[in-house]
Amino acid sequence: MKRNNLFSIKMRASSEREHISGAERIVPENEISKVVKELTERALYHPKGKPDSIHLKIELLEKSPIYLKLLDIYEIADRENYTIKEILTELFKKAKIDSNIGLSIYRALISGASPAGTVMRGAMIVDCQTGIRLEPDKFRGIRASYMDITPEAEENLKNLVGERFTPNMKDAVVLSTKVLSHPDVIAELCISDDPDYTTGYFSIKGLGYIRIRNIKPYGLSKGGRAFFVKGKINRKGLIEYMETTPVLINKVGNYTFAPLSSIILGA
Ligand code: PML
Repeated sequence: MKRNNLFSIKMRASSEREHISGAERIVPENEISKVVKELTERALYHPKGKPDSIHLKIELLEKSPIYLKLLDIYEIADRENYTIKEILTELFKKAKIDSNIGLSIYRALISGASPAGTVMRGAMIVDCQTGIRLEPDKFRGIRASYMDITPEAEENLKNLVGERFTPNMKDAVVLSTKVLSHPDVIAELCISDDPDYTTGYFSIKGLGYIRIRNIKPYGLSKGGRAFFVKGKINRKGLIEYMETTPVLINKVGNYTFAPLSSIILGA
């Protein structure tokens, strides 16, 4: 088996078995101790509270990563002129997703999309034409995993977005780049389940990652992700790609701060 010298490091923190935070990196061996410290501190000082358990998993990558360019990032300059329903309706239309289906998925995410009404650890897979959920386990969902950004590209991202940079945003746009690069996925909706992180996003294939401020009310510990797919998909292949194929971002795209109407016209 071909090996390379990159390691995946994953952190998962919980309290009384309830998920608090998670993050992951792909690094060379000489970076492992530094990154373990960073991820441990991220787990210990999370706004959702103190964990009673922190799991760290370090493993040599079995496969070489695929290198991708980060999605273009958009910021809606006139966000406050619209309700969240108006923004999402426009964006679903742009992605050619029936807005009734899209909005019902949004409502499911902010009320806890697992059958128990709790937050799913992974994402839903949603058929954009029927609204049918295709993930085999509706409690767990599917998890996009094994992705990171190179230090040089992260520096370029920080320069590109300036003061709007947050670690959550970096992780999210990296994840969404991996997700959208799969041929069956046409869009992704994400709402953080951190109660004080109210910026979410909707990514559209061919356009990019659109940040949405105040996508949910402040203080709400609900959220999650939905991957919208179209047509007949190879579900096994999709899940295998999301959960096992390593992806490294080594280039950044554009950053645009513009009114919603011009973002919609953008591609
Ligand atoms: C999460 O916390 O899991 C999702 C973070 C979404 C970040 C959105 C952004 O700031 O662009």
